[in-house]
Amino acid sequence: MSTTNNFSSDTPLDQIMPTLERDGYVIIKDALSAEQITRVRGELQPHLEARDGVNGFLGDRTRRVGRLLSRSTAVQELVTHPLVLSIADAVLLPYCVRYRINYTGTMCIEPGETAQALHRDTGFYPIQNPAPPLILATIWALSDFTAENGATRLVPGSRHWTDDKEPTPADIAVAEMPARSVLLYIGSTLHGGGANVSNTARYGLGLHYALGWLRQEENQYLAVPPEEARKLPQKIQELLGYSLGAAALGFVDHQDPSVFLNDTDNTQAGDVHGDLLNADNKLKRFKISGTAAVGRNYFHEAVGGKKP
Ligand SMILES: O=C(O)CCC(=O)C(=O)O
Ligand SMILES: [Fe+2]
Repeated sequence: MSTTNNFSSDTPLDQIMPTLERDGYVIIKDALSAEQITRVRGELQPHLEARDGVNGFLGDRTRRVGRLLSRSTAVQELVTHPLVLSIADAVLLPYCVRYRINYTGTMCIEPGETAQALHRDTGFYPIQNPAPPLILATIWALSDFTAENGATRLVPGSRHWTDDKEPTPADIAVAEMPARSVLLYIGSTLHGGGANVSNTARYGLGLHYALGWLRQEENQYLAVPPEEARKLPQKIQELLGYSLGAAALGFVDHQDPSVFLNDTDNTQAGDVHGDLLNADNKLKRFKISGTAAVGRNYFHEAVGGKKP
């Protein structure tokens, strides 16, 4: 089946979220301009040319280049797209005070590529499904995505499935979309790249966001080292991980890493919590299927001890 989960880029968030919640994915049309596509493609072209396919799962005929925030200033615009960030906020912020960029990479599927195995992008985290969202993934269409050229295949609703449920061919939807669209999916939705039986490449660009307390799939500190990160807007520094991921998570020398990175002032030295402690305490508890959720309490006052 071809998918109908399409929205225009001026659709209010509250009209998009029920479909994303239910099916695990949506497509936003006209999310970027033709001019942005030209810039992204131009900036990445030398890297893409230097790269062939990688391996079976990643694709022998799929050109994959990572470190996109270091390699393209235009990709920086995509990663901070206001509608995408508002969706990421709605999906991820109930469970973390900050989310991170988890993965950046091209998925340029050349003619002759075979279909990728359906998988969950959250698969490397040993967390039982169904689970709350860990990742919000985006795939930007830098070319048209068609059933013939390898449009992403997804299994609607599979984010609600247990790990042992197997999809059948009839369960699969094909995310056909015109260039300039973006596909967003919750990371536990079963999906995979399609086979390219056409004679042109299908050019996708993946940018994934994950809960701020998870280890990032692509190591953003090596991908965009401090000398480069320092020159980027604060929001992108934060998304890369140059900020606390939760109270006391990710400090350097007992300081907020953004203070360390930007060598601003030292007034927060010794404060590993920033202002996140209260926000942290208000998060939804991350309940894993089959276990009882218990209330969160940072400091067990009954046994005494020093509090900040
Ligand atoms: O290229 C695509 O459409 C999907 C690729 C993918 O899911 C992956 O590499 O994890
Ligand atoms: Fe994937």
